[in-house]
Amino acid sequence: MRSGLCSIVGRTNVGKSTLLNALVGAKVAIATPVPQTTRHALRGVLHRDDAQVVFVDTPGLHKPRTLLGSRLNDLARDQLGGVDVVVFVVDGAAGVGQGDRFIARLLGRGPPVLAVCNKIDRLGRARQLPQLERLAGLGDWDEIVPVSAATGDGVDLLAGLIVDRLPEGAAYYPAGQVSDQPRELLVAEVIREKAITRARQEVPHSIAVVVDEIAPGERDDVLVVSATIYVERDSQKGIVVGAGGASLRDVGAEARPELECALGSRVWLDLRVKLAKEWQGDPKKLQRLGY
Ligand SMILES: Nc1nc2c(ncn2[C@@H]2O[C@H](COP(=O)(O)OP(=O)(O)OP(=O)(O)O)[C@@H](O)[C@H]2O)c(=O)[nH]1
Ligand SMILES: [Mg+2]
Repeated sequence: MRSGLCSIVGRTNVGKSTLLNALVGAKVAIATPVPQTTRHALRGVLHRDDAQVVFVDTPGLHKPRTLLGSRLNDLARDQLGGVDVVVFVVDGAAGVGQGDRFIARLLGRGPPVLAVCNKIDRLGRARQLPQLERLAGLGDWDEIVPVSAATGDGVDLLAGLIVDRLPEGAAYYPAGQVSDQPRELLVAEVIREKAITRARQEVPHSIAVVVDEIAPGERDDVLVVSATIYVERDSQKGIVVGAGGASLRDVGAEARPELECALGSRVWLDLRVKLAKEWQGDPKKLQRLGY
């Protein structure tokens, strides 16, 4: 049996988390159209008869404008070494560009790199080739693999190429475990996904979610999940709550079915919105919010 670690890196919004979920075959990481969605180096595990691959999702590398941003970049950079394989993802639909070139320069001295051109479902064959050529020009890649994390096209092929590069070894995680996330973080991430998908402009970046408690309800078959959605500015509170609490109710309604599935129980969701002024630049607040 082969086993090992594979980190997934690239610019923000290129589809790293969607690809992680496709490779693992389960929703481990949240993914949204909003850049800088991922804020943790979380693990997702692919179990095969012949191999176990431990994937590490990473925040998208970007030009940081806040303390949070530079911490996320550091977190992503830390995952470039100490793994068996690196998957470097670019967005073929948006086009391979300067940001990708910058990241490509950080790669190449460490573990073998598989360069992945994602979102090929949005490219015809004719438009795919130039992007693959540009990607080839960025570095000395072990392989270049066109995929669509959204449709699953090319994902099995990619998994095979990753497994080929892993050493012989025992499994890291027991059968059936697809993630290393504690229950509280998983719940907070699902709520954050729903909250940031609904928000606009700068608001998504200002949102952080902390689960205060997961406790048995009065009835045996219900779990009470209490969570706080933090925003950075007073004006954002109203936006997240919505008129008469409508937006917050919608976030709850969207999150609940997913949480019930993940927790294997009916869920009573108790959401509140609080202000953590300018938390993205405040070391103490970042720590309190789990970053
Ligand atoms: N059409 C298409 N869209 C995709 C594909 N993969 C991801 N997306 C979309 O691209 C957006 C970003 O996806 P994510 O997986 O969150 O991207 P990410 O690289 O993890 O982003 P950060 O965590 O912010 O760095 C989402 O709207 C996805 O649905 C794909 O193969 N095809
Ligand atoms: Mg992500």
